[in-house]
Amino acid sequence: AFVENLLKHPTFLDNTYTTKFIDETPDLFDFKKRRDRATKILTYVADITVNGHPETADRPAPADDLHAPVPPAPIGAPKNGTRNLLEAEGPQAVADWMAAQKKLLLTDTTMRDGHQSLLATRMRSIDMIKVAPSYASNLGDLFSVECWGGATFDVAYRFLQECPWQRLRDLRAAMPNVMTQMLLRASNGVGYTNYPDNVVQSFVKQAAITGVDVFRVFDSLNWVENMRVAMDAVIEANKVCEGTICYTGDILDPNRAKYDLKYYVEMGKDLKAAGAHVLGLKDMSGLLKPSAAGLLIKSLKEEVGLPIHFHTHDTSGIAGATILAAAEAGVDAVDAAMDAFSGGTSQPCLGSVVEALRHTERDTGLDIGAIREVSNYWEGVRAQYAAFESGLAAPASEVYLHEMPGGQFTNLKAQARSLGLEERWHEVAQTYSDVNQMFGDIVKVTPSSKVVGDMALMMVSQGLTRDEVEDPEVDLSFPDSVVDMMRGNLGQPPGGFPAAIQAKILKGEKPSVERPGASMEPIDLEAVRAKVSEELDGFVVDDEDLNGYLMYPKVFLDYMGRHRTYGPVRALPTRTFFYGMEPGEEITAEIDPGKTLEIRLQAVGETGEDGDVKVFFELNGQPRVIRVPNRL
Ligand code: BTN
Ligand code: 3PY
Ligand code: ZN
Repeated sequence: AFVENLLKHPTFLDNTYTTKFIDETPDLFDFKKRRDRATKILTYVADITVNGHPETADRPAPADDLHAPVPPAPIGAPKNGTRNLLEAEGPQAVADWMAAQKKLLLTDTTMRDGHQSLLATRMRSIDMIKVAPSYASNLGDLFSVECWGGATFDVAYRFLQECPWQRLRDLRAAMPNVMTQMLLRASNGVGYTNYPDNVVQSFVKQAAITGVDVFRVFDSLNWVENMRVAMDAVIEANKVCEGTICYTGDILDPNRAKYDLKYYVEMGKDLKAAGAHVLGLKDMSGLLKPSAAGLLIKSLKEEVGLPIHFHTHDTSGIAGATILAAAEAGVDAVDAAMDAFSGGTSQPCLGSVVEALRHTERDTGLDIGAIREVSNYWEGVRAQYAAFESGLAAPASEVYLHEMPGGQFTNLKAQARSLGLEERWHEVAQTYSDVNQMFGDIVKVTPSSKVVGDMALMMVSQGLTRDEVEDPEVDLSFPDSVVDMMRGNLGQPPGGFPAAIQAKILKGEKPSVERPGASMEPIDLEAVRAKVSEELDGFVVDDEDLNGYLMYPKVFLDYMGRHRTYGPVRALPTRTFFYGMEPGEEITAEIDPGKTLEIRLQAVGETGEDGDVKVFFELNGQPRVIRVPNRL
């Protein structure tokens, strides 16, 4: 009989599922015959149809009659935009152009932070690529489209079974006139740990080649020292380097003197000296209040002298006002998300910012009709991801207590739920705040926010107070991520970590205060390529694959293993990917440009003696039967 259930197999569950595992347990997989891509995709559809998708089981489902949304027709050929300027005259010309604009420039974050903050980063490439030509033709006046980096890289491989590089390449091709933008965690790349310098350099180089124009580079402790390698690599690639300040605390609060106006102005100057073309101001938790924004933007403009690009989150419900105050104070560009992907833990509503500024000095000049049409498309997209909604129904002023980043909020809530702590959420929020103070009041953004979250969940689940954790007499073992940060492996916060708690966590081990990358040996990239290729039975590992592996070795190999079995499932409509098909339903999947599969599900058979189910399809008019195990 079929070995239990692959998805419940311990090796699968604890994330040690690799191609090696596949080779060692071939009875779990049907590798006997090398199958063509169409058969692989049919196998996936059959499996999901019979067994469901593990990520959507027991979650709210989209309405039965929901159809895949249709993007608005592109009106005319794309006209020249920021990307053309970058290509023709380079990044400094883009920065100069920015500073010379009277209008407020806008970045649309729907394809990155919007869904990262509202749908656990689960938006699939196909839903982005379909609408990209409409952006190029109808919204060519956007400053940039944020569509890569942050958590999207990991989630693409890990959960969506697709290649993040291909997403970028396709978006780049479909939007030749608008700059693409990514979020880069400096020496942490798009991961949660510090990588060797040459890995960071290689990653940036590849991202630039494949299609990123603007790199927003930040460090999770605001340590400029730890941003230089990434910033230099962006500059070297002749792309726009947006050296970024992460905002925390409250510059108007005399009791939060650690992060005062002077601190931010100094950091802005340091970033300029480090070569930033643009100064990013990243308010990842949405803590910057309107009056503070006026003061901060004005001071940064005057004292640093770089164009400023402001990013915030609407968790509190008041971020729209902050954007308007920032516009009033002279900010050059801001981030917003299309209506259907805005508000709450995401960015403020792009169309509303456009309308609020209409007929004022900072009029964005964007076409509200085009925005509405694109947003209607996004509304249809969002409805397909009902399983990933967090259910946050209203603004949360509690954000000023816990200071969680928008992208972490829903995630931590889900983690709390899985630990049975959902009822105690407000305790988690308070504890998160306590942990922040205990660690010396640090910037909380990936990956430092994850460290604070891990510690808070441990304390709430074990019923520990801050006093107990700090008490030298109480013996405790701390989460790995906490130990790692206290060792200095994410770098240094301003003023260092508080000595007593650091000593307790490190149990006598001496912390490092050096830049982590300084003591890491460079990786022999070609040796890694050869090793990965061997592990994948001679598969030709290209530069994109190599950089994917370097960021996430196991996640990448797992992805490759599933790719062998299921093929290019990225081509499936989103509904099919998450829910399979209904008998009588027909879909098309374009697996290569011009190579389209017409798939019709005829019927699903009974489960046989051997536990297999026969699933009857028509593929491009020809009958095909696929057998899959019934694992329910
Ligand atoms: C994930 O990585 O969490 C999602 C993986 C989805 C794997 C699909 S589910 C149906 C099919 N059967 C398997 O055993 N794996 C794939
Ligand atoms: C990320 O690093 O993914 C973030 O969105 C931080 O705000
Ligand atoms: Zn953000």
